[in-house]
Amino acid sequence: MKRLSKLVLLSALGALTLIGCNPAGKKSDKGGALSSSAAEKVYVAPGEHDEFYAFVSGGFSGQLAVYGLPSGRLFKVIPVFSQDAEKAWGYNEETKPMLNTSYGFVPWDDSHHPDISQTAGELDGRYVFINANNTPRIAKIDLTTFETTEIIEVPNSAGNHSSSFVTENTEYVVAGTRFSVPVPQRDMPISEYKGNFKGALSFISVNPEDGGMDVKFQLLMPGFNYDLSHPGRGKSHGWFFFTTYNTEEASTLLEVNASQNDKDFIAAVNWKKIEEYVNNGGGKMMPANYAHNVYDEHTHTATSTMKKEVLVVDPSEVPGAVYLLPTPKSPHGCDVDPSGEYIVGNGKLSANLTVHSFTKMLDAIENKKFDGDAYGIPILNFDSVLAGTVEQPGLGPLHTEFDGKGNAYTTFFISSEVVKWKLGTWDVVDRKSTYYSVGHLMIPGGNSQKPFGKYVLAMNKITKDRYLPTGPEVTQSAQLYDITGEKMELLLDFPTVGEPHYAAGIPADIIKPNSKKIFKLEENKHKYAALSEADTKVVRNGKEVHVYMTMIRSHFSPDNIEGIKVGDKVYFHITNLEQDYDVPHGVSMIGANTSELLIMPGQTESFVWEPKQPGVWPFYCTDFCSALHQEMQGYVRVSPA
Ligand code: CUK
Ligand code: CUA
Repeated sequence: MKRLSKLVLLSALGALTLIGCNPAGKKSDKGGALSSSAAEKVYVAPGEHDEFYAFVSGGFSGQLAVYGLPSGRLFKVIPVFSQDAEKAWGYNEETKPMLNTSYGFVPWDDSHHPDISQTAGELDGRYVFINANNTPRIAKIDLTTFETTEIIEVPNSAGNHSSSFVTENTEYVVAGTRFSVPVPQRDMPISEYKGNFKGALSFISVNPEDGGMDVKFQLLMPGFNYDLSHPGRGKSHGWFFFTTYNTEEASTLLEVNASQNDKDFIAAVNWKKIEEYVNNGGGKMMPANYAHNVYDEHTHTATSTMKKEVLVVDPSEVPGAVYLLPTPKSPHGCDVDPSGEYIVGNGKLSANLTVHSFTKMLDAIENKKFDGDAYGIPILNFDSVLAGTVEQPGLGPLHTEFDGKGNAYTTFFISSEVVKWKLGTWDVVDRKSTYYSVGHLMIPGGNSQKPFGKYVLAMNKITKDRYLPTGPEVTQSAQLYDITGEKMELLLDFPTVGEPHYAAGIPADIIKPNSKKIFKLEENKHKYAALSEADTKVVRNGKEVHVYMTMIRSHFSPDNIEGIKVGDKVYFHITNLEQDYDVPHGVSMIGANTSELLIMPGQTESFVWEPKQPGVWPFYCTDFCSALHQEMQGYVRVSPA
């Protein structure tokens, strides 16, 4: 059986589902009794630090979770495309604008792919970027504060999935639409999809000085679905690769429509060439509404601006900028090895892994080895760009990462395993089961020229019997493997915040020295800051009242407030006067229809309270801050209107 047909694959999927996703069908096999050396390898003694940070996407929770590796300990959940009552993110007046979009306030999303900023092809630890699939956005998290500091909406897109991967000097963070849609959006028959719907690939520039994002240009591609993407690196720096499916341009993806073509494509985009074209005045401005939200560290306040137009480029305008590489059976992952030579396309309905060669691609372009241009874009001859094939390594290949030592690791969703194979020889070296149905995997630095090939983290879709039951839904999970030897060794299962799609890992030593300890009070430019107790006040403006308040161990100032009436809208602006590391205070107000605030040293945050009844109402500090934490309280007197 040289090639498994799709039918065989699908029935294999059915069979595996019946036996609980365990490919071997061995219900009792839990990955073997782990050796004591496995325990030692993940044991981080009390007070010791982990060697790596892992930033694991929260999928449909819209968050980004921060873990230590090898321990698997959870340190923080960073709210990104979500409201988080713990940190008041999306609840306080300062951060609400971060969740603004052209559709209004959208406090949820589906975040899949974090990627860490790079300089000269290596992780630099300044930022993590992550995509929002549902209402297309890209967020930037500042790794000095571990807070989301910028969110830009991506116009002309829908299902922002092949995102957010960065080029090797973080020139761009790139976003590709999953769904093709009418561009510009308009009322039209769905049946006229073909030729009319477009797939926008967005190149979002990142300012090298301040990190500011901007949609530099959008490439309006044929109406395919765009799945994953990866930048070229090293020799292929300047190119970006996108997997596609539904190259039939069908409006319904019932199998009969979308999987007719034996091969879909990896689209290779020479972004340097397009950049040059637009820098010389190429492309055209098109009306588009999209939000650009920026959080300022000094005012501690976000502003949301609505942008009105975007620069678009049609591939036909820039000959030689876009090519299509035929790739079997609905490629999902699209991964470029650390040298930039190999582009791995994981056809999820294919039994084999197809690897393209960048060198051969350039050669095929030069010698015009094309098989037509059905979409107005040259289609390169498959055999002319093929570097090699990994034959039948498993079922349902999804994603590949690299250890920097010439090995690649690919996940197989259907057969629930990670397979290690050699670049260049295409030989399978090792395989290990995952529990179960693995999606992505991650090697710290695996998206760069310099991977730290010590561990691979597999992120699983299904856990079934691996953990204590918690009702119909069991925890999501990740599994850590040691990859320092010839054979992989499973070290650890650990539960994760749902749903872990992908992760980005980095040595902790790159991040730790720059991690912010406090915000300096003298740099606090918040409009309503009170920088000392002497500056506190209550200011009435009609029915609107602004309370300028401070907090420090262990009291609020003022802590007794009178003169408030039913029907007032009371803004509490509270400044944490502490200038010590790890001394936030919280505050909450009885009946306030918001979350508490958790305010970092030197920071100011605000919430609104609209008292409904006369009385004397308490507020208190919510974060256990000192021996007198329980004394940290106050009263507001509310009189009839
Ligand atoms: S996708 Cu999740 S397994 Cu959204 Cu990166 Cu492939
Ligand atoms: Cu301040 Cu508890």
